[in-house]
Amino acid sequence: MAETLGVAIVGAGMMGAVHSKASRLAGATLKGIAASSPQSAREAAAHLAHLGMERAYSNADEAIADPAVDVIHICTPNSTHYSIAMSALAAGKHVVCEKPLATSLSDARALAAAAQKAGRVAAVPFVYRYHPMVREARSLVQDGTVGALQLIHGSYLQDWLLGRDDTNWRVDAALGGPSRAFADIGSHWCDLIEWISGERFEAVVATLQTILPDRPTGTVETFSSPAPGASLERQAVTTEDVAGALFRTTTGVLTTLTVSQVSAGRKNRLWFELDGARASLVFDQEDPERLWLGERDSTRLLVRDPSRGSAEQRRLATLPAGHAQGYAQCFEAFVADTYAVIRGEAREGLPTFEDGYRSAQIIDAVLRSSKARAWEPI
Ligand code: SOE
Repeated sequence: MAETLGVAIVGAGMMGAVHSKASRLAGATLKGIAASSPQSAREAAAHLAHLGMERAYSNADEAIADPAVDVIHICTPNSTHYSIAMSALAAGKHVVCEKPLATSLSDARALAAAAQKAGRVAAVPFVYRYHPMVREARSLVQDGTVGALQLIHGSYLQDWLLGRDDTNWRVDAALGGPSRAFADIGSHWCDLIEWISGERFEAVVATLQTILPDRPTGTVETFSSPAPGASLERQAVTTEDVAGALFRTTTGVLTTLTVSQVSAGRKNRLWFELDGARASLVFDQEDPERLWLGERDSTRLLVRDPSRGSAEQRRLATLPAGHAQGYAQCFEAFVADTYAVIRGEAREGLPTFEDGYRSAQIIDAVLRSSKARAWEPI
């Protein structure tokens, strides 16, 4: 392996650009990009030339076969993750694969097993783990400040699919998988809660609902609106816009989660509260510089600060207090940690294919429960 990691990006949508930037900032060389067609790969390579993107590949196989590439980043629609990640692992590459890792439980299980067997680093961007105040929350649970957990609740709300003409590949189950809102964003919330709290969900009762029964065919970039006057042939939608879930953890802690991609005004509002015997903690992804700590006699707002708090908050707080860090820094820290682990260094909390498989287990149980209208084991 050359001293500088060679990276190929597969997928030229919004996330392809986010991965490319984070990869460059982490010191890798962007060897090339593959997309849904050679033409869109060429356009993406030109668009990302300022990051040093060297070339366009004609397809994912060409990227995987490139001997200069050490790491493949998969940022394509969910239904393609399995075959690209399997080929990349078989070729001995390290892999960063977008979530959900796969669109079925069996595929996610097979990917986690293949990564283990290949002995490669295989990471899934559950990037909200990289907010410094999320690390602080985890530390406050671990050091006993919060006390035994008694209740966990929260939501993950967005509005980018609110309009009846809003659409995206995720809407189509053939591309995105059988669960949309839950797999796309509920998965982040569940990953975060299990990771921070140390609790493990063992059963769930959930309901999924599709509010808009049809949407335009075709695809619009994530978080964008369709072009005015675009052709609006419609397709029936089976994937959910909203979800409600009640989990029980192995220690008996009740956890409720509301998920929506049609909640007006909510852009990317991942919010949670952990209520313990001594204190409660609240974190809001849209206000990520602060953590609310509630105690019986007083409440405090803890502020991100590289010179205070837990070791992991200090490690990830790269700007002085008051100089806002956010999603981009989370993504950059995740990619930098992935590459550090590839170089053989230890890093706390890197989400791997095992976590992607864990997430697939939860999604599968949520789908089963919504169908059976009953509690399902996870
Ligand atoms: C769209 O819902 C999306 O981009 C998700 O796919 C990401 O995982 C989330 O971080 C932000 O919203």
